[in-house]
Amino acid sequence: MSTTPQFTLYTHVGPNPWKVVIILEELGLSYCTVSVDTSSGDHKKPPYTTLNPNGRMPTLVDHANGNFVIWESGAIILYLVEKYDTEKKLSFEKFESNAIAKQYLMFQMSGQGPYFGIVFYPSALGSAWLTIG
Ligand SMILES: N[C@@H](CCC(=O)N[C@@H](CS)C(=O)NCC(=O)O)C(=O)O
Repeated sequence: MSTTPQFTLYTHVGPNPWKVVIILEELGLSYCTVSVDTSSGDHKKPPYTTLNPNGRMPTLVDHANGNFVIWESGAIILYLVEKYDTEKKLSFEKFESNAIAKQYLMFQMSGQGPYFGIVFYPSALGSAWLTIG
């Protein structure tokens, strides 16, 4: 039996990779993590940007699916749930129930998530922080 993890998750101390970790744990999927050093700017240049041209974490590589690469935490969550939640731990049989689960995911991504980002990276906003904050 192979002990090689199925997934590699490229991470950072910020909040978005943790969302993917929660899904991987809840689904009982095996993974290893690679911490990307943002202080040296490694995430904004190759080889990392060959995986994720947006230069942000998380990025997930699924070694059991031809090293399929996916980035953006919401897209990763949908990929994992739709492909690997065979026991319906985090999804539902009913179409409308899945639609409501996606509603909350989209709310988190477009509503709550950006504000968490501002808290972690206020300097990236410059004077815009004063308007939003
Ligand atoms: N919308 C993206 C946001 C990703 C994001 O901003 N990740 C942070 C870490 S939590 C990051 O990579 N920050 C470094 C940077 O933006 O330079 C997602 O949900 O994956």
